[in-house]
Amino acid sequence: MNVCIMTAKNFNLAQMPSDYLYHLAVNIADTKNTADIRKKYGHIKVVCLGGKDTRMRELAKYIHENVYDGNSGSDYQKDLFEEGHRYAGFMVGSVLCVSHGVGSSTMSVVLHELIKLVHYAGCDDPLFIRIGTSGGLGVSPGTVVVTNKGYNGLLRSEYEIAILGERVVRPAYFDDRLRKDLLACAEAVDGEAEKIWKVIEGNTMGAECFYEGQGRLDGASCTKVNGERYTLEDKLNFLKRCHDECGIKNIEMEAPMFASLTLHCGIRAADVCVTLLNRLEGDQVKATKAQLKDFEERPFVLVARFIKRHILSST
Ligand code: R2B
Ligand code: URA
Repeated sequence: MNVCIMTAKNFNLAQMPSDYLYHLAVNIADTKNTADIRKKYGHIKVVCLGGKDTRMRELAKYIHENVYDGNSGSDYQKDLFEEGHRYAGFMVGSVLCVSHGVGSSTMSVVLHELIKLVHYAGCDDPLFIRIGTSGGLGVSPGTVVVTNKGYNGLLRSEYEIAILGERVVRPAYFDDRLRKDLLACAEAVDGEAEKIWKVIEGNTMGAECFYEGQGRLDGASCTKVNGERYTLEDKLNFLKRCHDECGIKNIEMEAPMFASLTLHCGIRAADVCVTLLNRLEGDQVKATKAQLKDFEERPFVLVARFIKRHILSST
């Protein structure tokens, strides 16, 4: 088995005779199989991650049409991880589009396995980009936020995880150069369609919960630390603190974990999320089906431009 995995921070992997990536149903078995793994995945330059299977399938199609002009030469609608029954993955050219579900714990499982996969496959400095949805803070719905730092629900820019019964706290910021390159792609060049929506840089809160963890008033419970119900005023005070004290422009559920694990493993990563609503104005996501389709495609446009300009032009 290939053991070129030092940056994955786990020397145990080098001693293991095989490694079964259980949730992807990918077996890294022996020398012969490693050659297959390299052939199948070794050309990956970008791993795009997003919550839903269907959105990742659409992203693969979008990249096939808009990055490769319909000539990716890939069977881009085939789900490579179907046998695992947990996550879906679509290969289009040198881009792998993978679903990660909702929340940090769900995403961390597929992230560990994907980081190992790109190492076993011998990929050369692959980038990981999350393409997601979020609630905005003081920005109009449809704005695309490219994250600088991830914040947790305690308003700290860190990710905390219990390991062997101890609190382990890791920093949670994204790659500077990748963020700047993505932001620069908001400007159209060479006859590309001019976009009409805003792309901004900001910090992102990744909450452990969609409802109370994001200060919503419409969860099954709406209760603060002393057991009392929190009010609209409490919620707005909290959201304004997030915005004013921490520069948080949007709230989702994965940013600190995603930033910290990729940083820890030496992978350059970015979080690009569209806002579906302005949380200072409400809690319910009321965008129509057509609006959602339009909003969800906005990060596709930015990331596809980035891939075309920075990844394919350098091959
Ligand atoms: C954004 O949307 C999902 C919750 O609806 C979650 O995965 C996130 O970060
Ligand atoms: N996803 C979230 O996590 N929060 C929102 O408000 C919208 C999408």
